Amino acid sequence: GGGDDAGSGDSGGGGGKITMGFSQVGAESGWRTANTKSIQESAATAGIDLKFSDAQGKQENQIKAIRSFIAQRVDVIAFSPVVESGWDTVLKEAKDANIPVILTDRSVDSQDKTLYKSFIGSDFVLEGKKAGEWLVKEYEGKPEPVNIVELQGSPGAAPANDRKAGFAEVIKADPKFKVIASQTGQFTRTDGKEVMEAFLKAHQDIDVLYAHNDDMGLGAIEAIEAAGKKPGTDIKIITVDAVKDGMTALAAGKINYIVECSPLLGPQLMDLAKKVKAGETVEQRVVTEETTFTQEQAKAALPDRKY
Ligand code: GZL
Repeated sequence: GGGDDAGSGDSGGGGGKITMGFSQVGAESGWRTANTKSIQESAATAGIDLKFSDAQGKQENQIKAIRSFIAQRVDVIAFSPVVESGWDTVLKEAKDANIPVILTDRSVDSQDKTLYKSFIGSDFVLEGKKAGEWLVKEYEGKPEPVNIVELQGSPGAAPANDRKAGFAEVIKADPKFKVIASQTGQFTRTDGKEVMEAFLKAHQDIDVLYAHNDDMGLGAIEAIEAAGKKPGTDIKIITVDAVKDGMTALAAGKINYIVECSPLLGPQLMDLAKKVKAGETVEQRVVTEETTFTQEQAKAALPDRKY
């Protein structure tokens, strides 16, 4: 069809109310809950009619939802891809239907960048690097081996792949850092606890836990305490996200460092959707603002945390 999206039923442009179809990963973590809240509240504030679908962590449910949004002729489709691969076919269907797609939170490995208008989300490799850099500094001048166990995010997810890669990239600088075990904890507390229990049974000499999100770190803390060890002291813990429960554990000294990953993507997503609908060109990549927290910084920041 033509360059504009007049075919999408709405008059297009700033005219009628925009309808957005959003496919969310699931409800696996505190981060995800905060992200969903941000998207739903921002849509209401922006006057955008949101059709929201929860995929319960399954790619086939996201693909079904996207096909349903296409059939409903929504004005724009947005989603957080649960895994990086396997999206080209359904994204091509959206493109052929002249419905623009915006990626939020996680990205896809599609080579064809015309399949989506923009990707707004964190740089997960950088998050992994920040975690590694803290560890290198923490053990500066100490030559003894540092035995690390790693709780990975859900298999195939961009944050799991990239946080692992970024962290490994930094710690490879010094052979004293050894990842003695690395396994998925599915980004959930329950799985994080179970896998940490297994790690503790298999290894008596764990110095550090690197968990790809707070929720797995919090589950691991339960396992560490049940094993009679002090989290944050006997085993140093680094996590990613900085949701309230993680920051509370950090302030209490049970976690040592948290790399923030902001879930508050809603406002920017709605702005992008309006620009795309109005036919304006938008940045292909919008990187979210985020920082890091030590135990002291968490104590200071906790009162103002929105999620
Ligand atoms: C990161 C997001 C991850 C969070 C986890 O942007 O995709 O998924 O780090 C969440 O808490 O489950």
